[in-house]
Amino acid sequence: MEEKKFYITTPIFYANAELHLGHTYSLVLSDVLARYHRFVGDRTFFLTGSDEHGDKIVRAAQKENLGPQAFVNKNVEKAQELLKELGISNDMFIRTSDQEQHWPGATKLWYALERAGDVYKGTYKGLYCVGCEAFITEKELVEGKCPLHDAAPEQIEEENYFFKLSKYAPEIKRLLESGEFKITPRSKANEIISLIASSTAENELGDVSISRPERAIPWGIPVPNDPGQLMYVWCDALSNYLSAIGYGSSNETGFKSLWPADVQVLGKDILRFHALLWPAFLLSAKLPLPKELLVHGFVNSGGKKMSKSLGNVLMPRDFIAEYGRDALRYYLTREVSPVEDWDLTREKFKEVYNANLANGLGNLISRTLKMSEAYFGGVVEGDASRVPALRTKITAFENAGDVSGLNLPYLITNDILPRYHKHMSASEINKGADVVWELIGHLDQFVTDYEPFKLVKTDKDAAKDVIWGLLYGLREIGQMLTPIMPDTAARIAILVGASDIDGGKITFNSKAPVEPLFKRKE
Ligand code: ME8
Repeated sequence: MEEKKFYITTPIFYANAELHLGHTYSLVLSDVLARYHRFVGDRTFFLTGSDEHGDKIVRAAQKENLGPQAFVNKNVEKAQELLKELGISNDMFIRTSDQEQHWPGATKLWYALERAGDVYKGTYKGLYCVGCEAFITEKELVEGKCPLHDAAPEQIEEENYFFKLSKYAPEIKRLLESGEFKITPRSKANEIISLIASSTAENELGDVSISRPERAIPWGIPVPNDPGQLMYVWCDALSNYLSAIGYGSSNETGFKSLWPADVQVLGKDILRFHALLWPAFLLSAKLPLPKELLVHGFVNSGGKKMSKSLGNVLMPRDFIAEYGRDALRYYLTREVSPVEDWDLTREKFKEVYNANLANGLGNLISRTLKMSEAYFGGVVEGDASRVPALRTKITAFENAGDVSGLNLPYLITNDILPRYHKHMSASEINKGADVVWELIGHLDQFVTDYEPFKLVKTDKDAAKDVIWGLLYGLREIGQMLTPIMPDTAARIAILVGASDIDGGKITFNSKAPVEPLFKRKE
């Protein structure tokens, strides 16, 4: 069988400030997917990195009296520490200031656009929002300000290179309509399709500027053969997805075996760059488009997009310190919809933590393992066929007249696991996690149905089969949590102590945790 590859990217983060919980969302969503694909055996490559050029960086560096390189180095170091704290399993961290890894790829892309006859010099006159690092039209302003950054744009008149974006719009529209270029959710693809359909030469679909004069931003990649011009940050930044895997290097084997990307994760604020400019660059360079853009919503705080310029940020480190990184990863995976906006509050976080981690999962783990230790010294032999049926109704199986469906191992194999994989492989990580908690619910119900703490006094063998069923369920939960809560998954595996499966047989050599995995917060 041909080996499956999975190349996933996050946007590269502006190295102008510390990453907050909004950025953390792009990272955790991508990490869960990368870990899932590794878990099922795909040859996975997970890329993240930092966007280090442009006006925004230069200005932020000046405020701290640092040169741009020293300034970005400091922020990148902090970002990389945070990635470790969050358990982000990226295979590479690309930096756009890396002249060896990144610049050759960005330059090669530029040459490819030129070769296609898509680049010409002209004069740009209009408005520029430094927060977006983008040209902005009058129409997009709210009370004269950029609505995302609550700041007035700057008036600019300068000589730039332009790229013939409009030339590729019909092809992008066609590929979006046919689904060959997929955007999730579909509503975002429709947004771009109608934007293209209603476009006129004056709006954003006209030709776009892809360079800035060096005197305006003295920090970026030089335009080939024109030292007075630097590449526009988005042109520089988007090429990271290619340069990181070897595009433009002397040996492009890595690039050839990984491109096109399978999933590119991004927030909805940067949809147009990724759904118009990016595919247009790729079409112009005659490269395949990414298979899917996964566009997530905003993490809001106090009803507005969490952002440093609005001053409403919450920091991931505070949550990790108080609850542990798996609790944060759990929240970002299960408690929010990947495609909608949601508001994060400390109160809601605590409530969910207590209900689903301290109670739900934590409670199930400690009661099962305590019973196993107290009644059987932790050693529980058994097999799937001896586990009694759940007494609760599971409608789907009952409707199909399938009573074997009520046997826990059967239920897990035939219902829980297929649904978990269906959702996870479709990037629906919140729904995948819901399935895990559904199983936690079945196991809780199983305890209620059989009361092993009473049963052990009247029929020890029957109690053993019940505890075996619970340990089997926990083992499966641990496996399903591997991409979502890697530390917890590893702890469950150790605590449960399952032998290899031999037919339906497993011997558990379990031990009860000394401390609860998730301490309740008052
Ligand atoms: O846009 N909620 O970088 P960035 C959800 N350098 N997601 C958020 C968020 C929030 N409150 N705040 C930020 C850039 N993000 C460019 C990308 S890619 C070639 C260049 C997300 O640091 C945002 O949507 O501003 C994006 O996906 C990521 O964090 C990086 O944002």
